[in-house]
Amino acid sequence: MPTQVEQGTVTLTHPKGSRVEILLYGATVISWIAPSPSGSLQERLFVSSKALLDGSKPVRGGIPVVFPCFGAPTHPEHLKLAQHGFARNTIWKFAGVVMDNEAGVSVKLTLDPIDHESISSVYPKKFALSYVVTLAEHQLSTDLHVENTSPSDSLEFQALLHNYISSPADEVSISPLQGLSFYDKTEPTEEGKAKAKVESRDKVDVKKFTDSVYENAPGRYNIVWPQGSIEIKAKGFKDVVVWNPQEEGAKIGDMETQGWKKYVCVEPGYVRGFVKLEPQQKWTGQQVLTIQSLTHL
Ligand code: TA6
Repeated sequence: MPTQVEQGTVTLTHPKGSRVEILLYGATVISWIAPSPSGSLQERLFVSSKALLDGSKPVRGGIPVVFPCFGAPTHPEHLKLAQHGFARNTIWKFAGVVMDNEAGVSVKLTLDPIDHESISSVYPKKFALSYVVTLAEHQLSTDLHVENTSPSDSLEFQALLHNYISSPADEVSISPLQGLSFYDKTEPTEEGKAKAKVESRDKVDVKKFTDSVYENAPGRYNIVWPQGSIEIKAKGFKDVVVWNPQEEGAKIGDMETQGWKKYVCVEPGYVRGFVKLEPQQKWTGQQVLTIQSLTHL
């Protein structure tokens, strides 16, 4: 299947019309076009029309890669890092096509801190990242591989794939999350921490400002709205975040007007606690996004 690499963007095209576009900047998937059950090709990810795609700041939309910290850094080794870490605002390398057959095509991008003084100056750890993006007719997979390349030091990190799923925010629901413990970042405690709660709803909506970090989540999420449905299957990511700012989104500089009405973020991650890799150990976080036919509902 055709793979194009030009001007900092990798484009994969499936013979049935599906297509994915990846910026080398942040290894950010900025477009995933896939057919609906009726066959019409649709954009499945939201990217704000005010998003900057020139590498001057992380993309507001698509699938930003969050590593080695989620949110404001808390780990002693992360304190010099920006919110959500540096993976999403560093230029990755295209490392080639790793699979290409009639079912789909996979490409690999890599990030080695030795190539980026901007990383090694604030995070002097030895590690190697690779990100494998696979396009099939109705599916998009993105796998983050982390290797601790140090001969002696351990590596502790958080990781998350920040999916902006194109959907009507006032009609979309996410399940199954009922019964899970979660932390509500919209209701900070007196100490400024997110409030601990248990999800009582069978179907979670984002009709109001929502910023929920679900712990020990099932790893399979149905995102459903009247005109469509996407399933996310995740491995290695023990938690999942659901976010939509609603009118708070007006305070986000690169959020288009009312852009918050056009997406829900459902973000598989390892964000409560830290993954700890001993020297030479590896870790993988994987997700598969699948377009569902409405007959599944
Ligand atoms: O994943 C949800 C979240 O952590 C929210 O708290 C909000 O900050 C969002 O990420 C976007 O963060 P960003 O740094 O991209 O503006």
